[in-house]
Amino acid sequence: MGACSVSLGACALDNTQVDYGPLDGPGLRETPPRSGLLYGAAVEASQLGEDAALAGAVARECAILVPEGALKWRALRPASDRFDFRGGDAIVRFASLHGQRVRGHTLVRHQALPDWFAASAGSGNASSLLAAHIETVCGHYAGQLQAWDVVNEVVDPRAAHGLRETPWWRLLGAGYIGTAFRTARAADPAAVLFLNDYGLEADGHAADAKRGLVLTLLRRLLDAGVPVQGLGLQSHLVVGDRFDSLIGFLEQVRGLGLRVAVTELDVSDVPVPGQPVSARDAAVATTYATFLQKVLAVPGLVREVLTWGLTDATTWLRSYRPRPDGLPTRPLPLDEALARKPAWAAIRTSLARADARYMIPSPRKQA
Ligand code: 9MR
Repeated sequence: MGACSVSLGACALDNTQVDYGPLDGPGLRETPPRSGLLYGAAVEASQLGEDAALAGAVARECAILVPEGALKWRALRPASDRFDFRGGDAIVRFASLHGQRVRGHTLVRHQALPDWFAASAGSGNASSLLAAHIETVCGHYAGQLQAWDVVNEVVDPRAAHGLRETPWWRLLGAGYIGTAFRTARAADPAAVLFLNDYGLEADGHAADAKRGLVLTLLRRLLDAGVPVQGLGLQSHLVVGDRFDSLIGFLEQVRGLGLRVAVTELDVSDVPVPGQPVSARDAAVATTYATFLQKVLAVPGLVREVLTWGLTDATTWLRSYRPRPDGLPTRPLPLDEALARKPAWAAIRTSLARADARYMIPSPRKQA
């Protein structure tokens, strides 16, 4: 949260007049037609199957989808000896029907593990359990996914060694990260393999520490020949965040030869007073625009921008980070009735500007 939360009245973020352009016209998937920059969102298979209006909006707005939960262990592994691909398959089918790409999320994470995991996984079988999972899941979708979040949320500034002490870390040690990438590469030679994490975008000491750890980890993996190809910036932002440190970090990631994706973008409106809603929406839109302008400033580095959901109706923030005043938070480009919000216009304008920038060839050096 930045200084704007203290005195919103004097702050540009409270400017209800912000205007990022009209809310009509084609969907966000049509906005950056030249550079290949893609907009998309996280979806659940159940939403696409049961809510025709939402499915229509997803088809209209998104060039790329990511399953919010369907490819996590908890959904895929009802029992230690069974895989359930129904949710993931439904999303891949929907995407194929609508000419959309799909990212895979996520092969290794400390959360969303099935209930049987704790009792069944031990140091004797963890290695084969992880390998079999990645081989089976990556193999099932090989050729159909544009990218995989191979490992998710693995750095932790609170740990002396900088890595999150996940069940995998406890059972296998730090080497599990490299093993996961290598196994994914072998099972799906085409998908772009990402390390995906949060808390890397805004200014401040906490993010500085995390950025440092991520760079150290990426360098270590690359030095060891691990096939990591990209960094996913989850980008769970809060109104008032500032992003002046971001470009320097992105340049360093680019210097490692990696690409970057914005994988889970949303903007919490918790710091903004509940009423009027228009002021909240304007502040959220401004944070989207400020962030996208920075993260898309390095031409060609980011090729995908995905929000974590498309509509406020389905956002994880309503249950995980509710507003203290009890009003429903409004962090996404569409409202509950699937109407476009100022955040939608901010995304469209930001992508269009980046599209133009991405297309400008770098000036040739004068002889
Ligand atoms: O949005 C997701 C929520 O519905 C799930 O219950 C939760 C647990 O798996 O995961 C949420 O998604 C997270 C994502 O997988 C990784 N980055 C943080 C996301 C928000 O918590």
